[in-house]
Amino acid sequence: MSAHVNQQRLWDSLMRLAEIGKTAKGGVGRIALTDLDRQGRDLFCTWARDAGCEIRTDRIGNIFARRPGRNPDAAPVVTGSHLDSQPLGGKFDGAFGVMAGLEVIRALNDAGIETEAPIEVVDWTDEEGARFAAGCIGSAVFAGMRPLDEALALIDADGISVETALDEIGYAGAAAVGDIDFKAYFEAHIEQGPILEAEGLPIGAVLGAQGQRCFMVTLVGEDGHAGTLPMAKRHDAFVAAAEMSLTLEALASTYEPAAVITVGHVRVVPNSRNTVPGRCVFSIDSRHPDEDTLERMEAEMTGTMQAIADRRGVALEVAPVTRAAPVAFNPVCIDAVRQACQARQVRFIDMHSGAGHDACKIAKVAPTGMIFVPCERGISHNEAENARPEDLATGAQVLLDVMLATANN
Ligand code: HGY
Ligand code: MN
Ligand code: MN
Repeated sequence: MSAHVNQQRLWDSLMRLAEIGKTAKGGVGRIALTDLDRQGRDLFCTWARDAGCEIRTDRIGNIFARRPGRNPDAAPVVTGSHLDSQPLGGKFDGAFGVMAGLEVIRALNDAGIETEAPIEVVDWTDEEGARFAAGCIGSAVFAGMRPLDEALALIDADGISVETALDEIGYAGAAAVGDIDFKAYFEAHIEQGPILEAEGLPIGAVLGAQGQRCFMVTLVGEDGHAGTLPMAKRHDAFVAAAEMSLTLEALASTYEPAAVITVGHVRVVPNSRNTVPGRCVFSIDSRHPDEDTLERMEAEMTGTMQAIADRRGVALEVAPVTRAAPVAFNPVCIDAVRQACQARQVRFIDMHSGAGHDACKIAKVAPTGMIFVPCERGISHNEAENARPEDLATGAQVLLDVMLATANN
């Protein structure tokens, strides 16, 4: 018993979805819980209903599209990813995992296959964290890694809470969060790195993902007149942040080749040409495959920033946003991916993920695996992000095969 994904239908769905929030340079900007995110959610729900799915939404806005199985009481086999994107992101990060799940359902329908266990496709709320900083909000609450009330109270730069934003787009669902066991969870995603393309391989069987520790740093110095305040008397919060950022870059290099540290978000106040900025807020995203090394990096970062703040006479506050340990996916799920590739004579390699994913949270509460497909030059979180239709279809086919096998065994 088998079913075959439709490469053109998958590609057309991705391109239609990419119209929502498309950017001038061919990317996508569909920030979480904005009206564009609502439009993407609405489209997914329409397509899922058209494919015979029942839709439920939970209180943190996760959307579950269920294809019934013979046994309604059986734990579902689940796939999914996220429809929200970076501000200037690509067409495939997240969107591929949700559309591949939808294609699995469409292909099973075409083949008239009924599974024993139900199949579900999920759109997880705010995976990117581009608006509410934390990232993986929906999957983390589902996995019990972030309290629901804490997540609902997270605010964006304008002080709008997740709760308010969910209400405004009409996706504050009624379903309790996390009250369902998954038989297994598989997420298909572009690699967001160069390995598969460089090796000429269509599939990565993902063994796990590196850990990450993210912070928001607030520096408070003193506003001053750009024309009259002598350099030696300044407590310039932005210059202090700039020195810290360069220091963090140097620190990462001492933990090469694996460590990465990024300052991606900076807000200067009052952000006026002729006022010495007395306040600066910036983000730190640090990652490494080893938890002890992450611990050492955090201690070193904090100590270094404190020394700079003291020397420059600015107050320093380092607020943890996320501390996610390295994740190992489930060996049975990893092997299911390998076997699906072998059965179709699709070449693959075992690999780790540098990026974080909703699967990294779901791995805490369900047997979890991931399927990677190549993306052009490994580029992601960039409007130029691209992938080949045939690679996307191969990934969706492997996803279908592992889900079908798992739902029927
Ligand atoms: O940040 C990440 O790793 C993910 O792509 N949001
Ligand atoms: Mn992603
Ligand atoms: Mn991403």
